[in-house]
Amino acid sequence: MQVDHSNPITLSRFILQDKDIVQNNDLCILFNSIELACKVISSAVRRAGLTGLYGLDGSTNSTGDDVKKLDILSNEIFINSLRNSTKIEVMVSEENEDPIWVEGVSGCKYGIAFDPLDGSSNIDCNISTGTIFAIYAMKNTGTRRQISDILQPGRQLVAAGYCMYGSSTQMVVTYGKGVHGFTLDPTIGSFILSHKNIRIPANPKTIYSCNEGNFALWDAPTQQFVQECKNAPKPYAARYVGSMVSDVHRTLLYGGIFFYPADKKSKTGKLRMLYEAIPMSFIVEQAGGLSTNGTQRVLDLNPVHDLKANFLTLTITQIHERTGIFLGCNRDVNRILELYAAQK
Ligand code: AHM
Ligand code: MG
Repeated sequence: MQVDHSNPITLSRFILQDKDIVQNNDLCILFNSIELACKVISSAVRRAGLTGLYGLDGSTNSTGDDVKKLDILSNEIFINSLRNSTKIEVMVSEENEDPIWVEGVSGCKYGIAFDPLDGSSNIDCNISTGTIFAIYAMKNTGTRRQISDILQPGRQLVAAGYCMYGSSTQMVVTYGKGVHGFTLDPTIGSFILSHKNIRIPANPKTIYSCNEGNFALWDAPTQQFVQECKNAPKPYAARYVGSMVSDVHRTLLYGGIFFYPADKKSKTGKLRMLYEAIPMSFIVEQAGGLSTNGTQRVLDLNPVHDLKANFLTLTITQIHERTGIFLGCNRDVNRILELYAAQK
């Protein structure tokens, strides 16, 4: 779309123009806090090579990954911005093993899950990274706070988005009324509407995006799908950045499929439900695409697992639960669904 430089539509203005959202003060304030956090993270990412922010912090995170200095800083930036919004009571971050409860606020309508800097293995070689977030409506807004309030199937999400630190900084958001993209204009420090109502193209490109080094670990349907991509009359192109935000962003704009399935090594997949798979699936569905773990819609998965052990039913609520995922245009995700259905 053409941006009118004499009348730019900022992210705040876009949100305030929506009659439903403008009545929802809390959500407007949350978006404002997320916007600020992403601008500050963007600035840190852009200067990382000059400010000694490359490299490992020396610690590991909730799921055992080595943590980078920029992971830590991005996490602090995001938490501080959201904490000061006073509209959030609980946060789930990829970098924190436990939920983060905000002191001094109660009865908030929303909870948030986020990955402050996804794809951080790409930081030190200057490849795109991104922030992913998901806003959940708290089931119980009373005084008794519990993490189960945020552990909900993704179809109940209120809003989701990501900010990509690529050749430009772009924020892509949805609150259930389509998907909209905003590009940070560094000269004025504002996100400007640059991609209104993103739809996965009707004639999607033939692109598959995955870590094919895991081929031998995959199950038969995934292996067959990739063989079909290669043997198609016009073979598919392989594109894989290794930053989910970038790989999903390309899939939204060009079409094709991105996947990170469960495999023999990562039996429940690699990507985390609350702050990676669910928000990205919400965005892709809002843009007219599909997202599945092979047999189930990702937005129907329940992050609360019921384990039946002996005669006891234990409920394990895992905020860092993982899932396999295939998302993208209908043509390719439907083929995946066919291959999994045929296997039954
Ligand atoms: P991270 O949250 O530790 O950065 O891991 C998530 C990233 C995704 O951005 C990406 O899709 C995937 O891990 C890449 O994994 P791999 O390096 O195994 O291909
Ligand atoms: Mg991540």
